[in-house]
Amino acid sequence: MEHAQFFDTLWNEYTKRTPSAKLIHELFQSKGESEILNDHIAIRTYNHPEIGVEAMSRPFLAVGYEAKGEYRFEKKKLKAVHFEHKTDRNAPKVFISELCVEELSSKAQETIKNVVSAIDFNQLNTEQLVLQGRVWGTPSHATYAALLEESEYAAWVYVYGFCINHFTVNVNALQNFETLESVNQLLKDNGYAMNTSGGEIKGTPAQLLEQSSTLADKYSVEFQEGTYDIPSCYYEFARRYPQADGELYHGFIASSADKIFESTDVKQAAK
Ligand code: OOG
Ligand code: NI
Repeated sequence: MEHAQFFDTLWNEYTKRTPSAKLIHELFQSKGESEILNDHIAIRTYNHPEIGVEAMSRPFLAVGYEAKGEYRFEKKKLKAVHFEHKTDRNAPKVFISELCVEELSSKAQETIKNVVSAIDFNQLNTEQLVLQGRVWGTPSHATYAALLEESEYAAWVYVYGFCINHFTVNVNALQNFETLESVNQLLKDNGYAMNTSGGEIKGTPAQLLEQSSTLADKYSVEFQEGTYDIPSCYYEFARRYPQADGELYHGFIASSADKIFESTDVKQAAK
């Protein structure tokens, strides 16, 4: 299937920035999980018209996806939309968020305006923005640090650009692990640090979705000022519960997502 190939490409690109995801994938395989399905993937961007959620969603719409739920994160100044494949129920959902840049300080707005205006759209495949990474040259560590003070999300996008922020293991489809607790235990036994913001497990069976995630890997990034290790991407785990009609719940829970975002937070990583 067309979209399966596209997800393979995205996975290969993501695991270069997130070596732990590949190792955890192999760890599951060593525990007898021969086919690991993805619940969803996630993408981050700024709400500039040419690179916002709509622009980022194009390659997914082209392979049979449609928009489903909308979410708002007031404090983090984010909006998100999730997309589902129209016919393939095993296809990963796609969660795309964007920063509401106009809600930041005028200084941060100016910084992001300059970043976006450095993009040469004529040189880009705008139908597949998510494969392009950072399209505005070598970042400045001073700019990164300034953005970080206001919005961890803004700073992360500045460094990594357009890419997959995380893949998510579909825990329901695992053969040998039923609960999210057992998945988390395996990860901790193997030395992986979990995102504990809002508790190790976000959401409850009553909310029909439980989620957990690793803390983002540390990745060496070349800045104009030199090389710094900063958080890159993480791996998530999701267990869904059936709704009244017997179908598994297929949305996202904003209060849980709010905490999942913090998997890339340097403050938590430093603890
Ligand atoms: C997205 C965080 C939200 C979820 O599954 O609720 C999320 C991000 O970190 O970009 O992935
Ligand atoms: Ni997620």
